Amino acid sequence: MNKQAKRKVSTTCPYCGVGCGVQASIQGNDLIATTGDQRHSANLGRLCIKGSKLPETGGHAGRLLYPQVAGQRVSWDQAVKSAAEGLQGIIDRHGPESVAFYLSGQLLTEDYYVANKLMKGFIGSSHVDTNSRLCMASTVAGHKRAFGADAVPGCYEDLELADLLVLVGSNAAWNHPVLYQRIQAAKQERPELKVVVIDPRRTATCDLADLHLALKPGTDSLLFNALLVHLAENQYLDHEFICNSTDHFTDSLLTALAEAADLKTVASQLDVPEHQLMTFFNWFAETPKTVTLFSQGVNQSSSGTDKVNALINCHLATGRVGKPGSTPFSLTGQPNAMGGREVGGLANQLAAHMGFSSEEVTLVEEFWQAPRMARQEGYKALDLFKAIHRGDIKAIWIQGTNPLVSLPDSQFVREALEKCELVIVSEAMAETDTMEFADIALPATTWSEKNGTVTNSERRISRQRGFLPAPGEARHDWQILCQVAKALGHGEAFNYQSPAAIFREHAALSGFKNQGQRCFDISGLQHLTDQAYESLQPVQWPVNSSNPLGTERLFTQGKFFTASQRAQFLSIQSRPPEQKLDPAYPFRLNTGRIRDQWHSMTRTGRSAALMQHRSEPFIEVHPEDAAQVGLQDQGLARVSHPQGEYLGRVRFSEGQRPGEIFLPMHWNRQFTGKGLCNQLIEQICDPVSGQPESKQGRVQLEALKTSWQAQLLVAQPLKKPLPATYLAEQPLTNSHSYVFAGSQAVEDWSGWCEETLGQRPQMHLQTSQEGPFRAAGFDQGQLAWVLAVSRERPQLAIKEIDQQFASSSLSPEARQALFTPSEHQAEDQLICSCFQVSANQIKQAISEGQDTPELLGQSLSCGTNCGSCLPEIKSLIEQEVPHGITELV
Ligand SMILES: Nc1nc2c(c(=O)[nH]1)N[C@H]1C(S)=C(S)[C@@H](COP(=O)(O)OP(=O)(O)OC[C@H]3O[C@@H](n4cnc5c(=O)[nH]c(N)nc54)[C@H](O)[C@@H]3O)O[C@H]1N2
Ligand SMILES: Nc1nc2c(c(=O)[nH]1)N[C@H]1C(S)=C(S)[C@@H](COP(=O)(O)OP(=O)(O)OC[C@H]3O[C@@H](n4cnc5c(=O)[nH]c(N)nc54)[C@H](O)[C@@H]3O)O[C@H]1N2
Ligand code: SF4
Ligand SMILES: [Mo]
Repeated sequence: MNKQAKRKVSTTCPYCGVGCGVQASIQGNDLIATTGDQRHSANLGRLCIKGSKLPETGGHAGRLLYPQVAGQRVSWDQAVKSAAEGLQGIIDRHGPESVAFYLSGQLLTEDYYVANKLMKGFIGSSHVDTNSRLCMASTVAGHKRAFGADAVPGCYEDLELADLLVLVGSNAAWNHPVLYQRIQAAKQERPELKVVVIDPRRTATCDLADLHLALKPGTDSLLFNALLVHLAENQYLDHEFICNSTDHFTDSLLTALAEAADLKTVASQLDVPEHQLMTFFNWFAETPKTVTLFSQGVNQSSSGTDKVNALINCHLATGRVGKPGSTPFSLTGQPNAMGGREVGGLANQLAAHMGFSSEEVTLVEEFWQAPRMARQEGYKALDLFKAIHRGDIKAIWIQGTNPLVSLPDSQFVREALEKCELVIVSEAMAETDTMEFADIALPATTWSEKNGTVTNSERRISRQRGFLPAPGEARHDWQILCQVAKALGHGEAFNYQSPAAIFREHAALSGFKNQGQRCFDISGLQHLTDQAYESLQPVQWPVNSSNPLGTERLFTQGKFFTASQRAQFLSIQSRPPEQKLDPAYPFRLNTGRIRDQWHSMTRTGRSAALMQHRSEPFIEVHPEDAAQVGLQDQGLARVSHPQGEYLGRVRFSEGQRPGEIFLPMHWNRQFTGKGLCNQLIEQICDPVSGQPESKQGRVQLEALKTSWQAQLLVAQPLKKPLPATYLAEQPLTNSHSYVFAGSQAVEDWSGWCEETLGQRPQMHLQTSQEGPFRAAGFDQGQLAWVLAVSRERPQLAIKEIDQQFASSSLSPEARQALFTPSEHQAEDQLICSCFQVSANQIKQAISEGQDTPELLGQSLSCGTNCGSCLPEIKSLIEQEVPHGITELV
């Protein structure tokens, strides 16, 4: 028993950009619980499922523990020497422009600052880009064009103060759950608060919506142009604001008029009913307190920057920027995408929100005392990987991101990394798709071990505090960078003793010769002592002499950071997606996130609880399309494109527009055979921001013909991949599950067991040669594996069988039960991950009269902890009791 005293540490959640404060309870070296920090203003005590399951995703299993060079364990000294010599050799032969860093919005600000300074000031290359290019780049560009600075004007409180919330391309219920819960609570208190969701899919977020505009993908600019026209034609403009605080309104309106003058035509181009459009326009026009929240449905587009500006135009036209309850609001994705933008992690930024003008380069050069300043913009992510593929860039150092999974056209990325002379990867986990290509692998500490700051969506800087020791020989990212910098001969400029020292320098640079010209200014924090840094309370930038306690809202005086100090209207001509449908590839491919997984699953994929909500790579498809193509619900299908294919399990969804399918972005080679959706996305990006068009692919869809499907539960994960056409892996509490399928008939399954599992079955059951086959093996009386094979997906009672893996010996009844077919499973779905409540249990309770979320919560506890599943519970009620929920407009 652990007798060590318990302690609590306040820190920040490592997942989404809501940036919730977390109270971590620690006993000895174990994180035993996480709860929401009541005092943190982002979440006021709330946590979503990912935050509350943090203890399950920690642990040292699967971690990268030691440095490796060419696959061999080496000392840190050797690894640092290899990295530095490798980089220097390439720089000597081919110049600084031949090396690059690819960073991540999940690094802490201090890590990021050091990486950027090393590359742009001391190595002399500006090829530093980040996964934020795939995430926020269009917003960054849109903000800069409109406001002259990459700054979110408002704060979270505005969502509660608003009378109308418009969510554009955001599934906040799953992706920003705590903000969604704040909206939900506000609506409960003030039912007159209206919510509009603009998304081609009907998502969990629509559960709160008074109106859902299921527009045709990629038509958002046209929608906001039409709104601008409506506002102008119906006298809803704020003339004073337009006159005093903006430029180019007339041009922008004329451009909008040219394409969006006629509502009927616009409605048909958007493919939404005219009356719905009118309702939205009227609500927007008549509600001064409107907040428009936007996320990846806007950004990840070949015209993402224009979409951002088209919606900001409508806010400028009505003077609704930076006012309480009234502002455009970009929902940031990653925990520190904002911090990365602040230090200059993007290739077209220099540092502290400065660009590459000669004055700015000189200013930063002077501050850093930099010997080799990069003087012009570097390659943005897609161009960076193209340059690697061409051989122009010969060394890349990847830190805190998994580009093999997240960049479009995975096969191209694979080829690029195969060709690259030197690939250095700083990673927390030993096995990821990208790690396969690491010539030098550097073990990094991660959340719970590292110390620093992150900035959330509302510009709030919070501390992440380390409270557990580093596993193995893992080191902090900033330390690794400083060691390599030293080995490259830049010891003096990288002689930091702590993250606090780095933060002070970053804060000082933000204020250096600023004189109110740059919005990002945290000079008020440049003299923090180590102790003050340690206890730093969450604070919103700017923090300077004028705003020593931080700043809730920006642009409140109608002054912006453009040359004229006025906000800029942009003239936007809407453009359709660049990935064009054709008869060979007739389906529009939408990609995105699911509730319980985080990106490439390196953490959340290890939690049995989080893997149950969706346990296989899937394909969401409208039943009409399914009928046309010949797909069964829960059957297997292939999604294809000339670049590659994706195999997954079909899920019928009425919330999907016909002709469009949705794939999760998460699955990859660590969890499945061919379930990587970025195989299918083309390398097309927004010309201004360089952000890929990840949401509008084009694909073909067909049933996957297999002659058998199987499920194998084993005590330990298999060392070799299973030979199968389709494969999906899932960790369970006491065992490991593989669902797989094949097109080649297997004559002798017992022989297969011997070959694959090293053991013939000790129990087996087969009713006929073609009939279902079930088998089990034991190791000294303990269950070692269970296999079920049938024509369709086998229905194993996996929860019960998984429990048997924990017992030292099985009774004859328990052995028999291994083969009892389950009534639920494949068709059942885990809804509440906190209390492990499935859809069938909830449906049963609804049929017994428990037809409200409250009653279900009382009887099954579902939805009563983190609340992330409440939208799904409500939609089950609606499905079972059709009158349970008010009809949408
Ligand atoms: N559970 C979970 N939460 C996360 C993450 C995670 O991996 N898992 N990741 C975090 C990160 S980094 C990010 S960036 C955020 C992203 O958060 P979101 O932007 O909410 O995430 P997505 O699911 O990628 O996309 C949002 C929606 O855009 C819609 N969409 C697609 N095409 C269009 C279009 O043409 N127009 C409009 N209006 N909508 C469209 C999609 O149908 C989808 O529902 O989530 C963060 N939170
Ligand atoms: N098709 C499609 N593609 C997309 C998207 C989409 O919606 N559709 N969304 C895009 C968006 S918005 C994003 S943000 C990206 C995200 O994509 P990625 O950034 O590639 O995804 P992650 O899985 O978050 O990668 C983080 C990696 O860092 C490792 N890691 C964790 N902590 C640390 C640490 O402290 N230090 C170091 N060095 N490593 C650490 C993790 O193990 C993991 O391998 O995907 C993008 N790609
Ligand atoms: S909403 Fe959830 S994932 Fe996002 S920061 Fe809060 S607890 Fe973490
Ligand atoms: Mo993101």
